[in-house]
Amino acid sequence: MTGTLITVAPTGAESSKAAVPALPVTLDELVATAKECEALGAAIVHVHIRDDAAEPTLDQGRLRATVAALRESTDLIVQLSSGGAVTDPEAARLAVLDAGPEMASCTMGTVNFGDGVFLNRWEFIVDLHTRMQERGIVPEYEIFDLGQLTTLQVLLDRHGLPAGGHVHVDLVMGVPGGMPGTADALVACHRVIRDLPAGTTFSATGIGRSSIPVMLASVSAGGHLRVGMEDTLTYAKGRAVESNMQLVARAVGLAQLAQRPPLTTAEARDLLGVPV
Ligand code: KMH
Ligand code: ZN
Repeated sequence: MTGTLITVAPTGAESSKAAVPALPVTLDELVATAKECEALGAAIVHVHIRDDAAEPTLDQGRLRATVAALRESTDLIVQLSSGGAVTDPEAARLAVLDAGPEMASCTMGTVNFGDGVFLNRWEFIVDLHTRMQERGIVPEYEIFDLGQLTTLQVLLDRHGLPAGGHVHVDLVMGVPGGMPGTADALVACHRVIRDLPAGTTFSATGIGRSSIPVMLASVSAGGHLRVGMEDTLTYAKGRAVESNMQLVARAVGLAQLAQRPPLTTAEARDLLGVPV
């Protein structure tokens, strides 16, 4: 079994800076967080950006500046979110790819998302997947519910393997409206993942309180880990998360305990088919 690929998702699109002052929202805060998380053992940074009012944005200039700054200051694999916020239109989400990331997220279906709906029509999914193929951007297929793995099977059968030839999925578990963040649900997904192309890898993240059960289940099942303040704002009962580094450090400790230490950024690129 390989080491553990650790992704940090430091910001997300859902939490406000006013409610969560430790959330990195400026470019300087994001770069500083990314550097520290890399030093601790993260290999991928999953990026959502904010505007001057700390609101989520898909502004093209900011996205390009963010990719450039992260590439300049770290060796992390820069994965832009094409999911954005639930209010973002499809055109703006597709245009995220124009900012030239090495990786981008690609969600495999529509899901209720708290009070909102995270819309991902089939035609939109095909468009994202084929544009990433054409541009050499490696996708991370985001899975919010079991059936979305079946959608991924159909996508790969009809439209071919992604750039780099390797399939990597991320199980986003415990979203209100999606699959639960439990070991049972992870095992059910793992069974379907085995029917995807040979060598397919997966990471998992549990939203909120499901963070730890999902980490334990994923690392035990040979999966990888995504952590960060996009997904988890409570470290333990009654104790707020202080920083993304705190969450990465806990994931690194768990990976080491499981004798699957964190992959370096070079090892992660090799695994995922992301060019150096
Ligand atoms: N913010 C969610 C609506 C992704 O980054 O691709 C979508 C999301 C998934 O976070
Ligand atoms: Zn995201």
